[in-house]
Amino acid sequence: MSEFFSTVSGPIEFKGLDSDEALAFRWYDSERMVAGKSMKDHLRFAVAYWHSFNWDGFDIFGRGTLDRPWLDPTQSDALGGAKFKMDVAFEFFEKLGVPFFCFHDVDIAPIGATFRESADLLDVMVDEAAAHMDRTGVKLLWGTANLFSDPRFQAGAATNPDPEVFAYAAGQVAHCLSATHRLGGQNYVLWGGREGYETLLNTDMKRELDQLGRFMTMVVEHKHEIGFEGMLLLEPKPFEPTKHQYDFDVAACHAFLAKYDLIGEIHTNIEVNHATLSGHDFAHEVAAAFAGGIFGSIDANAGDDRLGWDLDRFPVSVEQMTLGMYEILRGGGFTSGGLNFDAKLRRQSTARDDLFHAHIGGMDTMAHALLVASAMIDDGALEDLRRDRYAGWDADLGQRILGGTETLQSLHDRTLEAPDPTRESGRQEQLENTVARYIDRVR
Ligand code: XUL
Ligand code: CO
Repeated sequence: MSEFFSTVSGPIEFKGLDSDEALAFRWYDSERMVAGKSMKDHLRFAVAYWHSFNWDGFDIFGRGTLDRPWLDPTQSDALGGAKFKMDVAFEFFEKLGVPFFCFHDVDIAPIGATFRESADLLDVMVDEAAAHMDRTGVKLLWGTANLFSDPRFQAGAATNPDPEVFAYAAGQVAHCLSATHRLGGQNYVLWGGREGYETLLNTDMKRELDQLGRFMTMVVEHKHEIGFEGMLLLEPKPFEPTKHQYDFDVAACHAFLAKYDLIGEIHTNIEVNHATLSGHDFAHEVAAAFAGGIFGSIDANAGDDRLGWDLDRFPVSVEQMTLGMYEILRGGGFTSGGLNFDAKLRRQSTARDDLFHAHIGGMDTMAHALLVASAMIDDGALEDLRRDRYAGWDADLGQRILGGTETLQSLHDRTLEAPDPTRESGRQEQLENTVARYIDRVR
């Protein structure tokens, strides 16, 4: 098989901080043990098929810029193109040395003229993927169905005013969930691509939410029916493409899951850029998911404080990722989830090896963040102060309040007699300096 990335021999090796080699890891040392687990098992990196292989750099102002010959719209052999794309994708996964990848159904298979044709084409490409996975040992972190690109989904999939579209989407998810299962996928993601609305003037929100609740319940039932043991993951996003998306953030997803009795069945796939778009910090979304018992997996990328529209850069901020990794480790780390680079090149990054540089930078950023977060946890650098802040809740009064032996009236009577509470410093700046010190020092 001829190599597409012929200038990169792979696998990319760990060379450490003193190395000037551009195509080498400085922080990601896959077998290095961190808090009892290898870095590889902590981070569970995945490459996203769509941004890396199914996007040619087009934006709303211009055509594609990237060298992705298998996407040539004039090619007559669509299945041949999909196989070529998959050869290149697995060449990349192997050379980069990532354990996982993620896909949408339409990323790996051509779209047929009918649903039946599309389903058959997906089956062909799932067989191809299974052979590549056997050969390389690369595994599937998650699969998902694209329920947003085709014009039939202009008004949503499950939340569409037309039940025919709901039915089509259900068929597509059933097929894609089975494909994911066949490939040993460790999770299945449901991002509500256009599950939202543009204007209330034509929208019945209550109905749409009930439809979405019914859809998710059907997905859960199907998962159990076919014996899929991976997690189902909702992916929150506040807007883009619709103005109001129903899965706005983790809190909105939690409320939705609680309302439709789906807690325990569905968890979340948190994307860093989506957190930014929703006005939250990445770490906040992770902490909210653990607090609600719905943490699952991460789409690792970065947004921008001014630009929206899926900027999806590769992560570069060690501080931002450290704070997120810290919450992930505090919560117990990943189970079946992992870190999927839902991130894309800038459209001027037109050299073939740019895809390697992008992923190497992202993986090093996350590995550095893991080391910092883990060191802070080992040393109790932040937890000691946090524990002291809440000490009153573990003592007599706090326990009586939480245990239900105090009432509003009893606290009223107590307050009549008690001295005013004292105040303690929150020590935010000191804690921020602690984080900065660990970022500088960790090796
Ligand atoms: C869109 C997005 C998707 C999901 C999978 O913003 O993040 O790529 O991750 O459908
Ligand atoms: Co995503």
